[in-house]
Amino acid sequence: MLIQTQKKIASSGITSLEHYVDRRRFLKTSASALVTGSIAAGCFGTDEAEAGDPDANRIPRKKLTFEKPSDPGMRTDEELTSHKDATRYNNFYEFGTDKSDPARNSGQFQTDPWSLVVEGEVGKPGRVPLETLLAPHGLEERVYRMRCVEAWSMVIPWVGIPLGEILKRFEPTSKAKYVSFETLYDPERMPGQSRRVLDWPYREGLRMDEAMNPLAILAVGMYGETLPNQNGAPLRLVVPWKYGFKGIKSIVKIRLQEEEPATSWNVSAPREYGFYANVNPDVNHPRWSQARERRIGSFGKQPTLPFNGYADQVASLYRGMDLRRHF
Ligand SMILES: Nc1nc2c(c(=O)[nH]1)N[C@H]1C(S)=C(S)[C@@H](COP(=O)(O)O)O[C@H]1N2
Ligand SMILES: [Mo]
Repeated sequence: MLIQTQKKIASSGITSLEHYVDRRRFLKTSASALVTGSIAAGCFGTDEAEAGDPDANRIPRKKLTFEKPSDPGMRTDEELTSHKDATRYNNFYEFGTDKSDPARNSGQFQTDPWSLVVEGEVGKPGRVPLETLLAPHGLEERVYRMRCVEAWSMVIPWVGIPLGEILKRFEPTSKAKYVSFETLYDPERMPGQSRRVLDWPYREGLRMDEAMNPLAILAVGMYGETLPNQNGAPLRLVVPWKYGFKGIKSIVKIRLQEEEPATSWNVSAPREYGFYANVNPDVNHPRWSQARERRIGSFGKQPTLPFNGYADQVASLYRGMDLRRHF
C-alpha cells in the first residue's frame, strides 16, 4: 500500500513534494507516537527557508506515518497541491484576513500541551489531553479535494482519524443529533481575534449522521507531518464534500446536542452562509458563482462537482431536502 502510494506520487513529478515522498519511508507507528515524541522532530528544510520565509521561525513539525490503508474513494489520484501553496495560501482569520497572514503570523503559536473538551449529550464527557485522545487510534491518510466558497480549490494529503470513531468513544446519547465544534479563543495567542471580523470563537457544526460518515475526519497532519499552525494545528476538521469554512481549525471543544448549533459564518453573514454548506455548483453565493473553481497551482478554471465529487458517498444523507438549503 505504502509502496504504491510512493509510486503514484513520484510519477506525478512534483518536485516540491520530494520531502514529502522521503518522509514516507518510515516504520509503522501508531497515533500515540505523534505526541509521545517517539518520532524525531522534522521540519520542512531549514535549508529551504529563504530570508523572509515564514518557515524560518516556525516551530518544527513531527513526521507522521499511518497504519491504516484508506480505500480508493478516500484517496483521489488528482495531482497534489504543492506543500508550499497549501501552507502559504490560507484562511485562518485568527491570524489575519489576508491569504498570506496565517503563515506569517502563526509560526510561534504553541499547540503543546493541548486538550479537547467533549460535553453535552454523551455518556462520558470530559477534558482529554490530545495524546490520550489519539492514542487508541491508527492514523489514516486521506487525499481529498478541498473547495473554498471563494471558488478556489486544492488537493491535500491529510493524516487523521475518522471523526465518528472518536465520537463513539464518548458514548453519544440518543439525544445527540448535532455536533458543535469550537476553536481556541485566546486573543493574546491569536492576534486576529482582537478584531471583530467574526463572531469569536470560530464555531462550526455537523448533523450527527454527517459526523459519522467515514469521509469526515479529524486531521492531525498533512503531507506526512503534523499540521502546520496555519492549517489548524494541532487538530482540525476535514469534511471534503462541504465548503472549506466548515473545516474548523485548532479545535478545543466538541459538544453533542439536540438542536442545530450556531456557526460563526452563519451568525456573521446569514444571507451568505448556511449550516449545510454542501458544495453545489447550482447554488451561487451572492459574491461568487459556484459553477467553476480555480485549482491553486494550475491555470484556468474547472467545473465544480456536486458535493465536491463525493456525491456517491454522501448524497443519500440529504434525500428529500431542499437543495437550496445546501448553501
Ligand atoms: N478557526 C478557523 N477555522 C477555519 C477558518 C478560520 O478562519 N478560522 N477558515 C476556514 C476556511 S474559509 C477555509 S477555506 C479553510 C482553509 O483551510 P486551509 O488554510 O488549511 O487550506 O479553513 C477553514 N477553517
Ligand atoms: Mo473558505
